[in-house]
Amino acid sequence: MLIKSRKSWDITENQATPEHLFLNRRGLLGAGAAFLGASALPQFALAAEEDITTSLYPAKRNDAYTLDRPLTPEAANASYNNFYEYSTDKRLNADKLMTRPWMVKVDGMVEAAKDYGIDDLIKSMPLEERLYRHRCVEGWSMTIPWTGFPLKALVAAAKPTSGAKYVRFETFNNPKMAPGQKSPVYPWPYIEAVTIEEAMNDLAFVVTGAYGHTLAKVHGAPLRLALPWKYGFKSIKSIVKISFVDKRPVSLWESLQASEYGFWANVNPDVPHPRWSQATETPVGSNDRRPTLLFNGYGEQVASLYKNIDKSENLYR
Ligand SMILES: Nc1nc2c(c(=O)[nH]1)N[C@H]1C(S)=C(S)[C@@H](COP(=O)(O)O)O[C@H]1N2
Ligand SMILES: [Mo]
Repeated sequence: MLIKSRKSWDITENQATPEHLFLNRRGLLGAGAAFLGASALPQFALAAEEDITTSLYPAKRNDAYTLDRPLTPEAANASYNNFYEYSTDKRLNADKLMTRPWMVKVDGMVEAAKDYGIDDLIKSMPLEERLYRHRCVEGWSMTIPWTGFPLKALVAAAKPTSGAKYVRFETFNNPKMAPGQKSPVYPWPYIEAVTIEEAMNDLAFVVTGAYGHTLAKVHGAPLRLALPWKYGFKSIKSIVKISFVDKRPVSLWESLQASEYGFWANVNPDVPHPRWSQATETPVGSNDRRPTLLFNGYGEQVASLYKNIDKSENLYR
């Protein structure tokens, strides 16, 4: 997803076709290398990055979350990503991301502020697998078997005080580990936020794995969000800090282009992006153009969150 000053790009991404997905600019050799990078190379880095949580996968599937379409094949999902810390190319390489040691700071308006080591955090939470849809604001979608835990379990552990109204998430900021962060175009680090009520909703999921194993670097290891009723940019990757605050945080995308990428960003086929329609989407790895669903099909679970929001707010951008 791009900002207004880079129009030519936008059109390309928004009109993404299977040709764009599979006949990438670097050719097939590059594609194979990128995929191997996500799955095979980490084994060589184990000494530096030992992950003691691998035995927790696959976690038991929660059958409450069902899909209306096939799962996106893992290879397709791992080679079509948005992770601007690494590249604005979809077929990016995030091998430089070092996921151990990794600390997650929980702070702000809480009774139980804590610095978690990632392994202690993962081991203390109830892991389960959920099949979720994902809808990028650019007009493509995926279906993914995520593993993780409900965000509300983390909220409960943090014990927010009554003044806390929003939960703010922050990605790491380390240009040595993420070459994209050398770009002055983006105000790093990546920031995202939801209301406390959204964070407490059953659907809000903290992701630690996918496809039955620990999370691939390209998907935002070791910890990311999945907020499947919102456009994908809300699902922040590689989180290092979770803060409970009283004022609405401004996200990275909102600070760049608030009229296009707002705070709420709930999926709605009837509210176009200012530069393209959101009525349909292309599932990655298919030739289809299929209708986009209100709240990405999760209205039953989340529509009530928005009943009392001021009418002047744009809930769908
Ligand atoms: N830190 C960070 N989080 C991010 C992004 C990013 O560039 N950096 N891209 C977002 C966007 S636009 C989308 S669509 C999803 C993509 O997730 P995926 O690559 O696992 O499909 O991650 C979101 N989270
Ligand atoms: Mo996105």
